Amino acid sequence: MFTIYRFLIVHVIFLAACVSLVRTSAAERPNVLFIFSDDHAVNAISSYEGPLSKVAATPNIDRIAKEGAIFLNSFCGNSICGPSRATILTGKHSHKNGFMRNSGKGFDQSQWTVAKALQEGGYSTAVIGKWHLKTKPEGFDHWEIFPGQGSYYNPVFIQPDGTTKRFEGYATDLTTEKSIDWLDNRDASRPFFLMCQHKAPHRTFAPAIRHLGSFDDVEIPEPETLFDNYANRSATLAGNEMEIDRHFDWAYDAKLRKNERGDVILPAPDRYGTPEYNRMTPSQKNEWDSYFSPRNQRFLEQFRSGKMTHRELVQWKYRRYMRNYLSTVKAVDESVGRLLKYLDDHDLAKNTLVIYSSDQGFYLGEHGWYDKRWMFEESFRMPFIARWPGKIAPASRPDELIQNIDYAPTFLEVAGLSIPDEIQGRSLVPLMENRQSEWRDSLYYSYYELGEHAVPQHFGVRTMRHKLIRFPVSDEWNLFDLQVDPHEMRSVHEDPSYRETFAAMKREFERLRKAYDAPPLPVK
Ligand code: SGN
Ligand code: CA
Repeated sequence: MFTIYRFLIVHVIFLAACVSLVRTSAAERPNVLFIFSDDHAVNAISSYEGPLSKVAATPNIDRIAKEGAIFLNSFCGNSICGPSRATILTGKHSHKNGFMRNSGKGFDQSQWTVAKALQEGGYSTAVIGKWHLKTKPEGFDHWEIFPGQGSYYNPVFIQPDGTTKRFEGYATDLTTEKSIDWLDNRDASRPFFLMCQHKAPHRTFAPAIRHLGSFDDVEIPEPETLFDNYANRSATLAGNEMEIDRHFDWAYDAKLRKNERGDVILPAPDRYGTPEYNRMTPSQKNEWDSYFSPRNQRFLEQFRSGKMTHRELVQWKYRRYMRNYLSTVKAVDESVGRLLKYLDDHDLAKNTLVIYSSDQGFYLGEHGWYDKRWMFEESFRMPFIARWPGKIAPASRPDELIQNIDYAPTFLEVAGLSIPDEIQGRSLVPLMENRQSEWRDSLYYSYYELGEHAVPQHFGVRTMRHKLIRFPVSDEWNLFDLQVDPHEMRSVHEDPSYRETFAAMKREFERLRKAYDAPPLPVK
């Protein structure tokens, strides 16, 4: 009897010790705070040192770069919202995870995702804010997401039980507060994986009331390519529908409106025409109007005087666009500040990998555009800034070619979980720790949408120096030498001095397509 008791007691003690060991090591595994925004171009993040960095500071995002790493050559695989998010969750290009376009059916939740793997691997997981994958999140202990694109003002969040609830306030602030609430109430015995995903600075670029006018006294530099005429590249460029000149919407984008006769007029409070304005409370409307009305009056006086040239009108639209866009970024930057402070105040900073990123880049007037989609640098680039004390050396500037297929394997390695073979990306942890000697030297790109903003399907490959783009429908190739032509204004595919490079880039394109098992082009 006695021996059996002793045997049992010893075993119980042993098991308890094991459980507590697993618990402690789980608690010591790093947390992952993934702060993600929508359409935030690297050119609007001051640590990327772009042309706007002197006039539009992002001090909190810059703090992550100062205390961690700013990845200088970070790209997406498909420059559009849902597909970028699906790639992040799966570590696979769009054709492999099935979410190739924003339109179409939702994300196939039956497949493997990094959220499911982390949850099964002992992490507390949550996603809050913009989701845009249509089907309900899986692999998250908690989620609270916007329907579709979500709204800036007094947004609706879908609750985990499927009901919807409207909250008064500004989307970026609410997403932050809900993230902090979740952190406060999470199961602290487990490490966490939190995706805090903002709507901003997506179109229709509606700033928080407190940020209206933030850039009024600032001289915003114009991009060199604001008046691009689309010569010397694919004929499809000229067919675009995303120009500040011709497609900037008077109501959505410019915050004025057009009447039935097509005249630009002041918006009337009851007939404003923009979805954001219509959602505002009376006091929000008042403050919005007291900012925009006098400025709109002044613009209309000038516009109607006939003294404004067409060029000046485009320049005015560009300034209005940038003032609103950069003002929405201000709230995102404040959100980053609040979240970093939360980590500081709760002794979590040391053991948390913090990442700031956005689903793709965006045109801030380059090539005359707003929006994204094209494989040109401004929308192909994705910000990627990471802090992980003790692992990432402060102020590091890795320049390897990284892509959103790499995020899922990175999270897995951080969590000490194994990376399934089917994943197409590679963990960035070795780059973060500066112990990687060999890395990829080209990236694959695909864009499958069938027409929004009149951007055609196109596919391509980018190396450190060159970029090849294939337009299968119009049967065109473009080749850019980024070293001599960083703004991508002249395709050199027909230039005899690039014959070798053109052939080599085509071979690389085919090699990558084979390696990633990409479908024949074009894709229905
Ligand atoms: C909306 C916008 C487009 C934008 C897409 C995709 N129009 O349709 O300008 O390209 O979203 O954006 S709007 O009139 O509704 O603002 S994405 O980030 O979701 O891919
Ligand atoms: Ca987006």
